Order: sequence, then C-alpha cells, then structure tokens
Amino acid sequence: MNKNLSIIGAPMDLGQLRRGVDMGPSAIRYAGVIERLEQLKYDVDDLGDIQIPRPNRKEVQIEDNLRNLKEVAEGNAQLANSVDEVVESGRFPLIFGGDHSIAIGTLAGVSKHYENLGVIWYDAHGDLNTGDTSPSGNIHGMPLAVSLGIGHDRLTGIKDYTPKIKPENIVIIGARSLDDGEKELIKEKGIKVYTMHEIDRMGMTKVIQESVDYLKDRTDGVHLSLDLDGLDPHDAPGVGTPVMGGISYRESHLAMEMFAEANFITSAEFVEVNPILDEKNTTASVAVGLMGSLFGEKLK
Ligand code: B3U
Ligand code: MN
Ligand code: MN
Repeated sequence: MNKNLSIIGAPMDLGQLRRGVDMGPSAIRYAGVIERLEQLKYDVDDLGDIQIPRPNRKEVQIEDNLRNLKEVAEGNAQLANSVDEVVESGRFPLIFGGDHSIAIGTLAGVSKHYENLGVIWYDAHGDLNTGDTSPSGNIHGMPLAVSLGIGHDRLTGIKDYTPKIKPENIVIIGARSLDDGEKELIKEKGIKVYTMHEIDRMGMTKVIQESVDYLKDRTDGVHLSLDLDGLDPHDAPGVGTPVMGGISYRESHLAMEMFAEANFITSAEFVEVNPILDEKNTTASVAVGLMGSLFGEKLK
C-alpha cells in the first residue's frame, strides 16, 4: 500500500435533494480519520475541501432531467484536477463526499493514469442512470454510467477524454435497488454485479475473493467507491437514500480487510455520509472504521 495519502473533501450536495451531505467531509474528519491513519504510519496530507458552486436555490435548474447540471459539472471538473495532481505526485488520493456524483470527478482525475482502471462500486444502488432513465433527475444516481461514457457531454467530457472506465473492469457489490434502465445497461455491458442475493447465498468471503481475483488479472489499479448506503441502514443510518437489507458492519469490515490483504486498491472515496440524518455521527465513525481496516488495521 502507498504510505502517502492525500485527503480531499468534496462537500457536494447538488447531485441529490437532501440537504446536509455537504457536511460529510467535516463529519468524517471529526470522527478522527487523520489520527487513525497516522497511527497506521501513513503520511497524511489533508488538502482541505474543494469549492462547490452555490446556486440560487430559487432557480434550481433541471436540464434534460439533470438537476443542477452546471454546478455538478463545475465541482467535478475541479475535483478531477485536484485528484489528478495527487496521483501525478505519486500519492494515494482519498476523497470524502459529498453525494456520489463526486465519483465523476474522482474517476476523471484517477483514470487517465491507468490503462485499465478497476472499480469496486460498493453501493445499494447501481448509479447507472442517465437523464433518460433516471426516475429522479438526481446526478448521484448516474456517476457509473457517466464514467462509462454514457450521459450528458458536460459530465462525460470532464478532463477531455471519455470513457473513463471499461465495463469489464467494474464490480458492483451490495446492489438491492436497481432501476429498469440500469438493469438493461448491466446486461448489455456485461457488468459484474454481486447483489444482496449473491452475498447471502455465497457469503461475503467468497464474493470478495472472486472480486479480487477477477480484478487483479485485468487491471493496473483499482478504485474503491464506497457509498455508505451499501451498508444496512441499522449500521449506517446517516445516508440520504437508505435501503433495507444491506451489507452488515461485520461483512463490510471483512471486505475491507480482504482488500487490504490483496494490496491492490490505489485510490478510494467514501460518500453519502449525511450528519443531519445521522445518529451521533455513527455513519462517519463507521466510515472511519472501514478506512482503518482498508488501510491495514489488524487485531493480531
Ligand atoms: N436509482 C435512484 C435512487 C438512487 C440512486 N442513488 C441513490 N439513490 N443514492 C436514482 O435516483 O437514480
Ligand atoms: Mn451511490
Ligand atoms: Mn447508494
């Protein structure tokens, strides 16, 4: 594991409708992430938060069924530049959201440094909608499609290249709420998905082992995009779109420990922590605990 980490906060809340997710980066910092990682002997450089444009709320713009397209695109373009610089400098980018639309910027900044970037999408949702298929118009339900080059040019064109990733390099883990258009795209592109059905049936150990084996052969770097709503809402209540029947706290730690053992994650983001919807910063603390396991914390 790269021992030099650079943290970037992305206080984006314009990719969805619930207020408060812009405070995610602060909540994660308050939960003690820097101390936790320094204890594990990482050199941690906190670059602070990128600036998210603040539109006049009376004029929320919906263009082609995309809410706040302009601001989401601008924020992500900035994030892409910061992430790009971090990777360029040889450090590991660790990004705190913000809603999941920020994965558009993260992947735009990371992926240009790899031929075959792998992506682990740990999420209750597929985030594979476009303006045409989205039931909500919320861009946080679209970042994986955008990264595949499917969606509005203002989003797919960030950093002037598209697509950012290939469908065969993606593994989705924890899905239990997929829209019809997303299911079609998964079939059409042959994207590997472990839904809750497979997690229950095979057990988390086998799911993660297969995911690691699958990605290790074909990729030259792996980005972990962890949406806290991938976890069960009992364990991570502070998220905007909770879905019952999710991955447990214990299974999630096991997954992170197995990723740490595989030693193949090269960038990561933790998104959708919403302290306003949370109970005593539980969800941010869970995120920090998971980062502990991902970055090599061990009991023996
Ligand atoms: N698939 C739905 C709901 C959703 C996606 N991502 C989250 N919620 N967090 C949509 O609006 O695209
Ligand atoms: Mn998501
Ligand atoms: Mn989600």
